[in-house]
Amino acid sequence: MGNKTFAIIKPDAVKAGNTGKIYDRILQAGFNVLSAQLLKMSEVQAKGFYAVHRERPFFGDLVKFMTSGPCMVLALQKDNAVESWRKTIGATNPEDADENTIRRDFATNVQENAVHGSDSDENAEKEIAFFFSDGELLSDQ
Ligand code: IDP
Ligand code: MG
Repeated sequence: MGNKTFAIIKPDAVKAGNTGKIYDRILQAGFNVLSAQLLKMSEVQAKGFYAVHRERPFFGDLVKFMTSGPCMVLALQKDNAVESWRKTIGATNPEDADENTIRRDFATNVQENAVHGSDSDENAEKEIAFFFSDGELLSDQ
């Protein structure tokens, strides 16, 4: 089981002023932040990051949303990080998300859903490498 995952505090949450509250939830859930950066994704970055969804009907809107304003990308560390972070954020659609999850508390709808979380150790590694070089990550905490 890997101990790293990749997270994004998405543009809707940053715009709504929820960056700090969500960062706090990350720490409260026991994650170490290995690196974090505020950035505005380019269209090329958003299309590349979500390439797996390129055939989906919502792809164009998703790229527009992810490039609409600043977001915060984070590399997180915890035992069983991928599964633990997915539990902390809740279901993709906030209407289906459990109580006390980040998406239940901060998401607007299925697209503007406040946060991203990797879905496997393999993708976590790829997604961290998409935004961070090795030298930008703190060594294991
Ligand atoms: P996940 O973020 O929970 O892993 P995915 O299915 O990987 O969900 O979808 C990636 C992102 O695409 C979602 O977080 C959400 O922003 C957007 N998305 C997913 N499904 C829909 C949809 O049915 N309509 C609009 N946007 C969607
Ligand atoms: Mg996904």
